[in-house]
Amino acid sequence: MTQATQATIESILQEKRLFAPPPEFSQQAYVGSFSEYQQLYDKAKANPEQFWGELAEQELHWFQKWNKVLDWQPPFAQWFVGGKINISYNCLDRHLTTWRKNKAALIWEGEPGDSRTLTYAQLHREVCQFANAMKQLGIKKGDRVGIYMPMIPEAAIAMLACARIGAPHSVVFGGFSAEALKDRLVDAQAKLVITADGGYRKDNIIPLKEQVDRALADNGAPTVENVLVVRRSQQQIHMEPGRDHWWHDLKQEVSADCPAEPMDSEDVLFILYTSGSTGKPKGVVHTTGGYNLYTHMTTKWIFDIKDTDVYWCTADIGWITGHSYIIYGPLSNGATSLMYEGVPRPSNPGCFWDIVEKYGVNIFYTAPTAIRTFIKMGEHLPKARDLSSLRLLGTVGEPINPEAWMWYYRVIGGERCPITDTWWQTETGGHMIASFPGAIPMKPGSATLPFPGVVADVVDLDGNPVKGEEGGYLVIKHPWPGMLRTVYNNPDRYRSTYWEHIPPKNEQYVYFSGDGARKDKDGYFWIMGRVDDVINVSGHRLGTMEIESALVSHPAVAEAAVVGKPDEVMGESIVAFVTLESKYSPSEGLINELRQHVSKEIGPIARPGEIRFTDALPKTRSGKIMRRLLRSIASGQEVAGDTSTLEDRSVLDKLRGGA
Ligand code: 6R9
Repeated sequence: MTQATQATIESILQEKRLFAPPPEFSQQAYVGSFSEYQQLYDKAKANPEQFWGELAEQELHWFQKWNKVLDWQPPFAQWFVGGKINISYNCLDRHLTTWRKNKAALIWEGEPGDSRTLTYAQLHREVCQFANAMKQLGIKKGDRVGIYMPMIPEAAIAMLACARIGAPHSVVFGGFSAEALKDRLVDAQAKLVITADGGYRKDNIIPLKEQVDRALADNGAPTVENVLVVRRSQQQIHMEPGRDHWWHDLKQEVSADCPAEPMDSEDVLFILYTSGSTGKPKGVVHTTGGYNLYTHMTTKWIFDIKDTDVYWCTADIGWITGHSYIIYGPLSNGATSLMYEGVPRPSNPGCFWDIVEKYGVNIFYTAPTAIRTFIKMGEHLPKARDLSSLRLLGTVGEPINPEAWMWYYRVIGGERCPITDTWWQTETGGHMIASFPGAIPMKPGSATLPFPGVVADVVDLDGNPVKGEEGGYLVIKHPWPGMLRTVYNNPDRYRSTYWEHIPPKNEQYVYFSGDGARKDKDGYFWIMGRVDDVINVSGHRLGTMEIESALVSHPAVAEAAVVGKPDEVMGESIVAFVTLESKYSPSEGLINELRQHVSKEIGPIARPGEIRFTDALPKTRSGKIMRRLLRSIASGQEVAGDTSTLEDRSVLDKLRGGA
């Protein structure tokens, strides 16, 4: 394990504070005591199929009931086999026959200060029209659709419209470059791309349509036949005749009647690309029935969401958190979900608190990196606003350091709101380890206990549980409804990455999360961060391989090694060690050029914070770059541990000398 990981273990071990759920919260909560949580957990453990089957029946609408809850042919699972369901129906239509018809489904706030509210009836209408527009462009059940959008209601509308007609969506974060977009469209063999002219981000306009044009230039993504463009930023864009269509034009022609397609439980709902330790990003595949149930139940119990709540998750829909906890989970519950286009920025550092006050937000879900940024900006910003509407806080994306937790609890939550620290992943679909806010006592920095039906453990590389409170690998030992089903077009990669990393014994497969963790004497989980070559920058997963490949694609670069360095605000920052082709020599200009190059290849989030030139990289005799050493050097620490496998020791001395 890395130096950084060891440091985390130590600092966390000293954490002894315990916070009971506030009694006022517990009294009104769905799950209001530890024993109720324990009962649910025990029930799910004793008979997972019965547990999930009962909930599926009570909580969701099915066109046709399943005949088997779980079919587990390790490592391939099918949930609710034979069932027919549509998640857009569960998120929209079923609320229309209740009083919720005219309740706000989405409250949207734009970065420049414009806003819109869509009731369930209005959202349903828009989704039906959007679905019909896609049909008009030839999209049928099973066709993949790329979505490259700013955070505007049409992003949610497009996703729900895809789900409605059974066209799997693949959302690509609007901050990704044209190159990254192209790779994902090609891998998913997308037939249609949905985008906008531009989107607002930090007071600039991101030219989304221009990026799409670049991705599609020279037949870059040959399966793409049409582009559907939503008007947002009003700037001039090129519209390719025959290929590009304005949404507001098509909207005039289509009907608002579009029945939801009864989907098989196991039909693909979406593909979402995420970074792995090696190679290209993986297309994580989620299917319909199990994902619907899992995001529904976790939203209901972990956010304790009620009809009177205004719920706000600050994620972008380009990430899994946006999929599960801005769109599907909240809307399936008939909740009011707030969506914000902007982020805190120098021109508006207090914007989050303005929004909490303006809409009376009750449940607020954000990331540790945001919390650390708020700490730096100072307490005066949240203190200047009325945050008394808040009743529950959540965090996700990376381990939260106990001091950031305490600040969040005190300054934002006024010491009255429980905090639910939710550990989960793109692959898990929904929360896996997280506190039930009315039931589980909180320890700052711990994601606490697993969700009912989740059998989590900490093991060594042979799959044996570690002793006592030692650190090890976080694994899941039983399938759960929200789990990924495969890696798109790559079942072998699914098998080897997730289920064979820890070798299965007697057909007992365990899911390898890629995270290190520790379990304390109360059974609480303490997540220690990634154990693979994944860097977590502000809660965004980036593979070191991807950034290295981007660097090496520049003509000046011979070889590159990328590592993470602990960063107070971002969690980790990116440090790249680069050797140059002989014709080139190090310069400030080249550093800027390389940073720009990575930004173009992957996106601004992958831009290295630091680039260091070196004559050679430290390697093992078998030629593997010793990232462990580079990590120590990057963070200015002494190189500890075994260096005997190093091929050329002088490389290390030169690097230390600040080559
Ligand atoms: C939901 C999401 C997953 C990785 C995961 C872990 C880290 C997420 C965390 C957390 C500690 C938490 N992570 N939540 N670490 N405590 N509450 O972030 O998905 O983008 O796939 O990232 O994020 O390292 O493995 P994804």
